[in-house]
Amino acid sequence: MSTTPSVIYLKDYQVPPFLIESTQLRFELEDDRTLVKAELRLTRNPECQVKPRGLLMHGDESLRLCRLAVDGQVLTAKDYSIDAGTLTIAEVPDQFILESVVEIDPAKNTALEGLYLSDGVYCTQCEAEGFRRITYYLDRPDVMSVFTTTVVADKARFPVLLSNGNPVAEGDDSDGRHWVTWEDPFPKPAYLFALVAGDLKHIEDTFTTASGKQVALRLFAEEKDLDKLDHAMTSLKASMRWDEQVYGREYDLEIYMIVAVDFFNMGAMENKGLNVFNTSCVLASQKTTTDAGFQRVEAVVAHEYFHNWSGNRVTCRDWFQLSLKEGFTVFRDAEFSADMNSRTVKRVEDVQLLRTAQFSEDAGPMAHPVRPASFIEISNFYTMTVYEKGAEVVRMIHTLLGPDQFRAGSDLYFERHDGQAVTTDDFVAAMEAASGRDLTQFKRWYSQAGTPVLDITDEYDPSESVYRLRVKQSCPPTPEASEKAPFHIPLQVGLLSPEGTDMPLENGATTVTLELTESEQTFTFTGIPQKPVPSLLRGFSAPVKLNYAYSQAELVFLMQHDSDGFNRWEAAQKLGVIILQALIADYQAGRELILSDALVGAYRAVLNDTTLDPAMVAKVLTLPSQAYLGELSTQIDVDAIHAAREFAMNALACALEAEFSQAYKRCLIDVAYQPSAEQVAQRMLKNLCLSYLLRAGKPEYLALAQQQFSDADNMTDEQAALALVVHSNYQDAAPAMLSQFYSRWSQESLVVNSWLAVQASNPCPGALSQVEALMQHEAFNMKNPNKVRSLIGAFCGQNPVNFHAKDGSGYRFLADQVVALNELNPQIASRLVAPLTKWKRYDETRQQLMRDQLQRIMDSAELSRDVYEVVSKSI
Ligand code: 0A1
Ligand code: ZN
Repeated sequence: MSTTPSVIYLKDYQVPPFLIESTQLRFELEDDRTLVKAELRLTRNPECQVKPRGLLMHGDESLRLCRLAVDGQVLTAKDYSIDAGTLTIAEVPDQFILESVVEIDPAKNTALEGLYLSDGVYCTQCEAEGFRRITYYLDRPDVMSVFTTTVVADKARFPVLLSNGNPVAEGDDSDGRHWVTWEDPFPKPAYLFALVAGDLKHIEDTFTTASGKQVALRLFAEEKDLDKLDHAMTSLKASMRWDEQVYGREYDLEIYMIVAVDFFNMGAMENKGLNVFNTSCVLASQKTTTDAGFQRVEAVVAHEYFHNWSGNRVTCRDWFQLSLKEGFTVFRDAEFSADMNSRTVKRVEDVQLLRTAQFSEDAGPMAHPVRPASFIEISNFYTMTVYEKGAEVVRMIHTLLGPDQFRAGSDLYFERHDGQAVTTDDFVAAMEAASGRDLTQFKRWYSQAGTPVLDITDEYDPSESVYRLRVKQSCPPTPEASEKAPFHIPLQVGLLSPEGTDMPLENGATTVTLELTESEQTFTFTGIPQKPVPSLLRGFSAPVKLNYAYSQAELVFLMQHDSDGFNRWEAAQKLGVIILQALIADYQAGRELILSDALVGAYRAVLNDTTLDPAMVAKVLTLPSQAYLGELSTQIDVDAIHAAREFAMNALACALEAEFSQAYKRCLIDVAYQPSAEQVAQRMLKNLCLSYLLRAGKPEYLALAQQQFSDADNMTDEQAALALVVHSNYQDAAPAMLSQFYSRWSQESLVVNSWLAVQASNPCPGALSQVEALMQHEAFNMKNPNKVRSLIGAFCGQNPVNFHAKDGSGYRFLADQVVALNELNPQIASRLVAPLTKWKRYDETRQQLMRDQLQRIMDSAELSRDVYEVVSKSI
């Protein structure tokens, strides 16, 4: 980057002057270069008011143009100009064929955007703007074209040649090369293009759609991983059925393919008919994958499949609308996972993620609305806000409309916009039209950033049997606006009687949805015979922070009685927060730490209640995370939070040792391994118990963990035992287990990633030197994003005590890595830098140390747009 990068604004959107009716591509894959031949049928866009004489195409500087012709006439240098990122042809007719030949070099592509090599397999990543690294094109999502793609490569080394759509022709050349032609009949933007070529094997199945069409399902991976594709196949078929049943959406091509690659910037990509997946999101086996890994595969397979409608058939007009496809699709995949597993557990996990990662994003320098108004580099906007908060916004529409009207709105949206590139306004308009509701104010969720805060008080009038809730809403300033207009917030509420039962409210319902629209509102409940305990924000019905002055006794009461499973967990969290915040203050003041009996008693009751779902017991007995406690603090005191949590967990372990030990035994499983909800729940509680037992100070529990480690027949139990011992006080026992684990799994790249992450997230002293040593290990590779995330990402994101070391060593380390990665892979570099950008939340010494490192990154040569945007906005 030699000049300051420009900012792109939503308000500047203009329809494209030209459209591309058809796109014919031919790829000749060779070792030192790849030739890309393109034949585009272009026509003026009748909807465009202006009629420019020339044509401007996108094309990365790395393209080497070999030939350019309009309607067969070869152009010479005077007919066109090439600028940073664009090619302009001075004059073109209204309708014409543009031919181009460019040369690219996939082997040198370490950014993993466009066409690149992943361990000898050619693959592509075109979202958001990777296609312009493949050829000159109108690389914007509102230009949709039908694609025909021919791939030519050496047959022995690249027996599998794939692209979007259906295979229509293939043949062998005389020189040992072969070719396959693919045709995708559905118009799509270039970001959904994909190509794969390699020595891959596959598993195959078929799916019969609701209307009786047979679809071939093919999942590709390296031969050694072929035994790890079954779970993805099962998940795919379940997703296809679910989308038919819940949304009435059928699959539309004859074949659906997924390819697993090891080098990938994100989780997976929904290219039409040819998804490309990070191995971490598609491979799964009992021996190598944890239960969480299995669930992740199920969720990501579903997410990419659901994009076939919410994203591909109906796509985004421009990248500001990214949440149109991502928010909706995350909501869809979350509901799918909830239906396949435990709904409450899924909701708890999603809310935990939202309240830590998204809330902190919303409170930081990169805060942006679900529909951002501007960006420098769109890759920086694949965020928690666009994805997770975007999904919450769709969930709120679902809550406000109810399931039937929501489904009608979704049907209308797909009917109105099939084959189009549209906006979040179009989505909301369909919901409004189908339901007759006015969502004008609701749309502020798309345009205003920041996490709203609800301050709630109540009063009960026994003489009138009236109960009132007084709700104030506010929203802190964020970079795009200091003043916020009130949001339209669905607040789901129930009222509990002193006996712990739900009081009947409107029409006998036990949960009502209060609609907040003003900055202050009072809601009156009549016919309330006794003073109730309110259960507020049931199911986390809106992505807000809620303050209500519950007493500890009321929280214990809600933990036991709330009919809303989410709020039972939430009550336990709130109790944990109150108690931990007091311990944090005690630690800061140098007072002795003493654990409250209330927490011990509440935990004991939950542990002893064998009627509860073990997964929910595990969730309830997990203290609020370090990240969540940090998020709730005005100034984050990493050491105090860590010390308070450690103290509380150790004290709980001693107080409840017998109960944890019994529950551990109760959760032992003696039937064959299944990643089923029941077994997942049992392992979750068992390993939670083990984590407490290791804190009880008795060597027999170390032996128990070591035995679990050696005897485990599945990765969940094996890895839990490893991580718990490595992160425990039994530091002498850790090295042997780590080296045993590595020698057992050194050939399984994904397992090695968790071996790296366990060490990188170790809160014990010395983690940074361990991480630095591991960067030299054979298992580490700076060019592989999964390795970078597992080692550097885990240290900076999941090891707060070491990352925030007072000497600034963690910050310096991160800045060094960001500078190095900025050249290799800007997307990964800019994601990694996030922990430094939150400097305002820490004490003055740390603030200065963090800013110094941000400045050092800023001053380093040739910053990518990705890193420049994040760092410049946060300094
Ligand atoms: N659309 C994908 C995510 C994705 C986005 C960008 C990528 O490369 C920069 C890759 C994947 C999804 O939501 O799954
Ligand atoms: Zn997505």
